[in-house]
Amino acid sequence: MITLALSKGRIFEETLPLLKAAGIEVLEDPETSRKLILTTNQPNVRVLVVRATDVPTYVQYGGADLGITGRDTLLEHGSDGLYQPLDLQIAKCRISVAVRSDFDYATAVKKGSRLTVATKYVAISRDFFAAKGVHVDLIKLYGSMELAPLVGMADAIVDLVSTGNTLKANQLVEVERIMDISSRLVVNQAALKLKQAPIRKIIDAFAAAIGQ
Ligand code: PRT
Ligand code: MG
Repeated sequence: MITLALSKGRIFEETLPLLKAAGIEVLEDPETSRKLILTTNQPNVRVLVVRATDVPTYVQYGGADLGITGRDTLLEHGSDGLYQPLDLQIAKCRISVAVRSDFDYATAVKKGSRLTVATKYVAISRDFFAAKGVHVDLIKLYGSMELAPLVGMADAIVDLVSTGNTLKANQLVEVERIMDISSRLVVNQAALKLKQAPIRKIIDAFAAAIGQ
């Protein structure tokens, strides 16, 4: 049995064409099914539906042989023991600093004043501002970061941006791009040794599908 861990939503949707290229079709829709283990047209391949931030953990501990997860998640939560053979170039976005449109970020940063930053990406933010020599107080949030500057809880947020519509809808502006993000294929190293042929087949089919 080969087990692949995916999160619902954009990663699941954008992975379907890659699975198809590997001859794998998922037989249930995670948006309508309550099942957490989805069957495929291949009797020896199944898909686990897990929280996006839990994908690396499932693969690290061998609950899944393979997984697909954002570079943001790997950097924030660690990628110890994971083999990362491919950048799949899916679920693309960027991680950026955003502030209220009336906040003078350039001056705040230049003056060396302390900045309060709300984010779910505490590790990425700490590294980024430390490298710039900017003092920050970090507030950890688990979602809807955009609210924090609007209610005066933070000067800035660090969050994922793709179209920019969410920022715009909340009168926030992107002031710095920290890094580009896309999703990676991650593989359990022990599984790769034990089930080399079927796992290699999937890696190779994905690589061919993205033109690598
Ligand atoms: O939703 P849940 O709390 O379960 O987990 P999650 O939010 O981590 O998962 P999910 O499925 O939303 O995101 C999974 C992965 O998709 C992320 O780890 C990224 O690698 C990738 N990804 C790509 C994105 C986006 N684009 C994205 N735009 N993840 C989230 N967003 C959010 C962003 O946080 C913001 O709220 O979309 C909003 C901004 O989008 P725009 O288009 O308005 O700019
Ligand atoms: Mg989400």
